[in-house]
Amino acid sequence: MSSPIVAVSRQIPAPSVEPLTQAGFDVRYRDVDSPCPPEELRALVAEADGLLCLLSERIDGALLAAGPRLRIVANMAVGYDNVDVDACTARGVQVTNTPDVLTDATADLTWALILAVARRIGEGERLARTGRWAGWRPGELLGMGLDGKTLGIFGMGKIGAAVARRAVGFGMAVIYHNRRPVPDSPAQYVGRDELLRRADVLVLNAPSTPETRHTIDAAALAAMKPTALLINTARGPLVDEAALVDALRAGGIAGAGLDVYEAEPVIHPGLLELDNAVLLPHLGSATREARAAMVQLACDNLVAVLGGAAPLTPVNRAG
Ligand code: 8YV
Repeated sequence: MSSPIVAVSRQIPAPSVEPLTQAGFDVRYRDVDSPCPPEELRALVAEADGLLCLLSERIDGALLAAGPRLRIVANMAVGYDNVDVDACTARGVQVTNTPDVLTDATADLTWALILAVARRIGEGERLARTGRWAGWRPGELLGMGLDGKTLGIFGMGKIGAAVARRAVGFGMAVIYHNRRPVPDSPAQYVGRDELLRRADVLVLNAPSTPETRHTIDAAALAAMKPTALLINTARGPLVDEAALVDALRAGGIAGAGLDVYEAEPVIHPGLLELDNAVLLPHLGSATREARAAMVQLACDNLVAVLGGAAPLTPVNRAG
């Protein structure tokens, strides 16, 4: 019997495709460090039994039709808004993601952004580098202290809970809003409106779905305190970027820290001009440890499913 064929849509860090070759698969590795164009991806999956892909690839009905033998789509990400899960389920294709292994890395980066915005790290760094710093001044770049303030979390999944745990060390009270209250959470559950009204720092940790699209729009921003900070390490479409630019310009809120954007890699030009926005290029899970574990977990899912076993981290029930 011939070995299962596994397509890998783009270059992935160590252990790279090693676990797949070790498993004896025929690996079709697109060893290129850029998103795979749709036509190329369709050709890549033509004979494939499994696909390892990333958020940069759109997995839809057309792609599945081009890969009639596909049994598994292993997305190397916890979020899977790039995958049409219903289309996969309809064709009996298993979808898997990579939860847990990136929780701490993403929670750490969320805190890096909270601190960067609250303490104006971006502005300070730019001042120090440009040679315009005239020496210490008692009123220079004053930021917001976190102790005693309220952290609001929108989306209390695993990453939200890890962000909340870290808040204890900073002396912050934690409130959250979720589709439903989380049993045994030490944080206080509140309605969405109360979350917007009370948070000094509002962190978004929910997935991108039709329900969460533009959950932070002009009305939500208007409900927030003018001193509040908004942090998004989840997915760009949760925020109406144009409305955020207006609010940051007009002092509707005090600052924002963003790791994700509505139309990556495009960033709203208004954001680029604003000193009260700290902008990162989607680095949430970017530690060597987390990325290696994500690769390994995606590969483990392929090995399990193509070997006839249950997936480790399924997103759907493929039938
Ligand atoms: C990944 C992410 O870097 O896991 C996710 O959902 O957003 C990031 O951790 C990215 O999605 C890789 O595909």
